Amino acid sequence: MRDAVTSLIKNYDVAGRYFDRNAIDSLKSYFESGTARVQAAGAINSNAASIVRQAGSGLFEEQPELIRPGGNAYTTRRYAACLRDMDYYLRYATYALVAGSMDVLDERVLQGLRETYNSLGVPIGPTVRGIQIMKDIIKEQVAAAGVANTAFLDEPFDYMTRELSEQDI
Ligand SMILES: CCC1=C(C)/C(=C/C2=NC(=C\c3[nH]c(/C=C4\NC(=O)[C@H](C)[C@H]4CC)c(C)c3CCC(=O)O)/C(CCC(=O)O)=C2C)NC1=O
Repeated sequence: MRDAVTSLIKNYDVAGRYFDRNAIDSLKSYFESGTARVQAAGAINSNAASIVRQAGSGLFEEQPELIRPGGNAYTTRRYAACLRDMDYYLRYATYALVAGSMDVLDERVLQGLRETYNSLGVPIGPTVRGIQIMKDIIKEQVAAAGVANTAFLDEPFDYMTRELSEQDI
């Protein structure tokens, strides 16, 4: 698993090069946004259960067929599995935010996920929507916690969305 710094080192070491201007700029921007990243993770952590619950309610309000007979999140077991998945997405998103790298998502979350979902009939579209609803909730809460620029919050959620939605050729 890598973070923004170790990824950069790996790339430059492979080429046997010192950090150039681009590398220094990207290190600077990572360290400059460091406090905000940690603050955001803190704001999310202290509210995680409620964020997941709210995102779940939002999703099921929009798409009530999911929790009706025949829906993939119907029965308490599957409903709970769905919220548990949302909790995974949220927790790993906070790791990716702090690391400044999406590597942890590839390695721990996305690997083989689409295949698992397909084999269990878990619908990807609504899952993606759930992740986006969660992102919106978080952006509001992190802004309310006093983080001025919350643009960096999009990245892990959009990354998971994109990777999950990718079509097989
Ligand atoms: C940390 C990385 C990680 C992830 C991401 C993960 C996901 C994951 N979600 C699963 C199931 C599931 N996932 C869902 C999720 C949903 N159904 C819906 O209709 C909604 C759209 C959606 C919630 C937003 C459901 C309902 C199941 C149970 C499916 C079943 O057993 O029939 C399963 C199958 C095994 C199990 O039930 O535990 C896995 C592996 N597991 C992991 O270890």
